[in-house]
Amino acid sequence: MYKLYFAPGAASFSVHLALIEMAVPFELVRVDLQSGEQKSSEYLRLNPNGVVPTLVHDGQAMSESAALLLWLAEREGKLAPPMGSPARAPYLQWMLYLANTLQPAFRQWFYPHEAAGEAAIDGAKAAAQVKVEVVFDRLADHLSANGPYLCGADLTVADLHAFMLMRWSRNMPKPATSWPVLAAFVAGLKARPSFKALYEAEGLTEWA
Ligand SMILES: N[C@@H](CCC(=O)N[C@@H](CS)C(=O)NCC(=O)O)C(=O)O
Repeated sequence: MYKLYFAPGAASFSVHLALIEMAVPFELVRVDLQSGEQKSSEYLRLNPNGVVPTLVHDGQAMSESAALLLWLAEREGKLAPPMGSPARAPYLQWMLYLANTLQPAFRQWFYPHEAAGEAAIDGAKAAAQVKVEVVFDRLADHLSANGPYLCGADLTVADLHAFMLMRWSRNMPKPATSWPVLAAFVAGLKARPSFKALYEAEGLTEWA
């Protein structure tokens, strides 16, 4: 049984979606980010980075959303191209690209003071916006040529991670859905029963 420490709409979203898509039993534990529960000594023992998500399995606590997706896909044998298949290379490439490039740009957008202090917030946000839009251009080009999913015909956890990151852009000046191919990608994932199940479980309404 998996136990997912989550906050609604946060970086736990893609892991939560993966657990639903994989139809495996899991338990949710809500972490109150507003009150700083993620920095409590109890939570820091599970995740020393003081962020969500954390996934606990067999008494082992693991963190980093992209790593959790890769691990779950490997462990469950679902939502990833089989080992040794040609799609394995683009799959790993997209997972790492999303985690190393797009996700940190969102961290900079939502936590701009971390980049260069409170005085540089506007510049940090402007730079983050440029980074996000460059990646959305790149994703749009790739999906136009190779879609409907990042690895072609089959849904993988990379798509779930990309979907979560696209959701995070919903209040930005140029959200992901401004690119028609990304809007179609988003619509396809929203139409899956897993999206409705996650929204109900996390109590989300925005961007439904
Ligand atoms: N690289 C981490 C980033 C996680 C992260 O930044 N989580 C945010 C929510 S989206 C968080 O917990 N923020 C609370 C904080 O930083 O105190 C991952 O992918 O798991």
